[in-house]
Parts: sequence; C-alpha cells; structure tokens
Amino acid sequence: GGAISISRFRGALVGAVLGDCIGGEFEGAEEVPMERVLQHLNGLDQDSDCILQYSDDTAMTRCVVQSLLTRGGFDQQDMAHRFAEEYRRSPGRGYGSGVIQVLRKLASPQLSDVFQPARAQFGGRGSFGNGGAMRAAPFALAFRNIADVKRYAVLGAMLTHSCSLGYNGAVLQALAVHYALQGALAVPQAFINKLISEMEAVESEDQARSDARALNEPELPFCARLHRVKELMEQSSVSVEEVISELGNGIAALHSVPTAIFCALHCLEPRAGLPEQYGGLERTLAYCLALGGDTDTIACMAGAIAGAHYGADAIPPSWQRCCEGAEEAEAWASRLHQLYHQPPQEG
Ligand code: F2R
Ligand code: MG
Ligand code: MG
Repeated sequence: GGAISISRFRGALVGAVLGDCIGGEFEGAEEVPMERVLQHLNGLDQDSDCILQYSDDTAMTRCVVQSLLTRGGFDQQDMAHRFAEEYRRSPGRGYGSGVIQVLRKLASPQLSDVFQPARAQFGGRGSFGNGGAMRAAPFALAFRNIADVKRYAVLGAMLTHSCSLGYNGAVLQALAVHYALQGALAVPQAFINKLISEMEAVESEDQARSDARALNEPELPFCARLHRVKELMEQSSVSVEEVISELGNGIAALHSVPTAIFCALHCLEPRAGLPEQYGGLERTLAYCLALGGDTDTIACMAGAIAGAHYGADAIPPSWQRCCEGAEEAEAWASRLHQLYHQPPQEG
C-alpha cells in the first residue's frame, strides 16, 4: 500500500492517551449515566487549568514506543527494562495487582529470561488481564507488515501476560489499529470480517485451544466475541446493558478488547444520547465511559482505533490540553510514522 498520513498516527496515539486520562475518572464505577459523562467532558472545555493524569495504560505504552524507536524495532530486553524502570520511578499509576510482581522481578540484574516472571503468574497459568492489549497500539504504528504486527504484539505482551487470553487480546487490539490506519473502518462489516479471519488463525494454535479449554471458555474465544460484535452491529438499537452482558467491561482482555472495537464501530454514526456536535472520536470516548467498569483501558484502546480512523483533526484541542502526555504523544507519532515508512533493512 501507499503512504499513510501522519494525522492517523497522531490520532491513534493521542486518542489512546485521551482515553486513558479521561476514562480514569470512572474506572471501576458500576453505573455511569451519560449525563455524568457529559458533565465530565464539558468540564474539560471550561477549565483551562485542568490536568488529568495518565495511568499504567499510557505509562506502559510510552515504554513500548520509546523502546521501538530507540532500538529501531522490537528488543525484548530493552522493553522489559523500560517497564521495570518506569514502575520503579512511578509505581502509583494504578497498575494491576498481579502485574506489579512481574515488574519488580524484571528489575533484577540477575534475570536472564525476561519472559520467565510473566510465566510464573497465577500459578503458572499467566495473566489474562488486558495490560498487554492496552499498550499494543504502537506495534501497529511501527510495523507495516501484518505478520510483524502480530508477532511483536504477542512478544511485547508476553513480557507480562503469558496466558494466550492475555496476549491474543494484544494481537486483536494491534490488528484493529493496523486496519483502522489503512482506512478499513470505512466499511465496518469488512473491517470486522478481517479481524475474525485473522483471529481464527491466531486462536487455532494449540496453546490458545488448551488455554480456552482450561478456562472454560468456548473454542476461539476472541472470535466468538467478535461474532457477537457483528450481531450487535446488525441490531437497530443496542442498550449499554446489552453491550456489557454480551461483550463485558472488565479487566480481562477477553472482556474489554472486543468491547473497545464495538465502541469504535458503534460510534461511527451519530447516536441518541450523545451530543449532535460531537465528532466520531468524541462519541467513541464518551460511549466507552458510559459503560463503566474498566473505562480508562476500554477508552484507551477504542481511542487508538478511532484516532487511527479519524486522524488528529478529530481531537478536540481542549481535551488534548487537559491530558498529561498528550503533547508528547504527538511527537512520538511523527517518529513512528518515519519508522513505519522506512524501507526494510537488507540482510
Ligand atoms: N488495576 C487497574 N485498576 C484497578 C484500580 C486501580 C486504582 N485506580 C488504583 O489507582 O489503585 N487498572 C489497570 O489494570 C488493568 C491492567 O491489568 P494487567 O496489567 O493486566 O494486570 P494483571 O494483574 O496481570 O491482571 C489484572 C487482574 O486480572 C485478574 N487475572 C488476570 N489473570 C488471571 C488468572 N490467570 N487467574 C485469575 N485472575 C487473573 C486478576 O484479578 C489480576 O489482578 C487495566 O485496567 C489498567 O488500567
Ligand atoms: Mg489504567
Ligand atoms: Mg483500566
């Protein structure tokens, strides 16, 4: 394919940071009336001094970006070191309670296998949390080739999440950003079909099949959820309760990555209850917040997908001004854009 606009790269990274910072307000809330969401968002327009801090989602995404840019590609040792150092310097970013044990072990100079601490999590099963997926967007922004996007999204996630229901969530999120970057969200049914077809191959691997069985999930669990996304897209109206019961709003990758994809798809069009003056990115973020549950992470992932589709012009400047790290994300996007379009190295 031809060159992809820098605006899509900026939209993806800044969209992710905005989702994390703005969504943090409601993380863990059970019910979030849209009225409260809109009050929160209107506050961003009115308060010129507001600063919303980013959480672990952005802290780890920054590490992924900085590692990919510094090393000119994927380097597991470097990325692991950056995760550990980021956690050591700033432990209060709201990390998952399991992953902090991995981050502490990754700081040890004696550690030779950087994937080992993740493998020891949860009695050897590994984490199925969404911490690998929440930081997966940069893999789609650094690598053009879809096989590389998948391969490095898995390895990047496996530094903390060794259960396939964790790292395959990262693959799905990276694929969604990959296709959105190419403009594939313009044809929503084709977009979801591409994701299903890619994930069928990914989830047919032995490890994924045995993890699904062990966790009492259906065969090809992410594909099963993507089929539900497709069904919801075909309905004339969908309630928030249906989205939560069909797709989830929780901390597991399986209960949040397909949800984020649905939010981006559902908000391609104006929706009842959302302000008419909102563009697609604003609708997507507002809708994610109204689901409650893991709002920072669902909004971060949906923000990356929607941002890659609409581009940087869709980001409200007043929202961007309020979010810690959003300015810096613009600069990384420019550098990732260069890396993505760099001719492949020979040899
Ligand atoms: N941790 C949070 N939010 C909790 C509240 C934070 C609060 N605001 C504060 O500031 O203190 N948010 C962040 O965590 C999520 C990403 O988590 P990650 O990186 O996947 O962590 P972990 O610990 O690996 O997994 C999360 C939980 O999932 C359950 N779990 C995972 N695998 C499991 C397994 N094999 N068996 C049983 N349970 C498993 C555990 O409860 C883990 O603690 C994002 O939302 C991010 O924003
Ligand atoms: Mg978080
Ligand atoms: Mg979260």
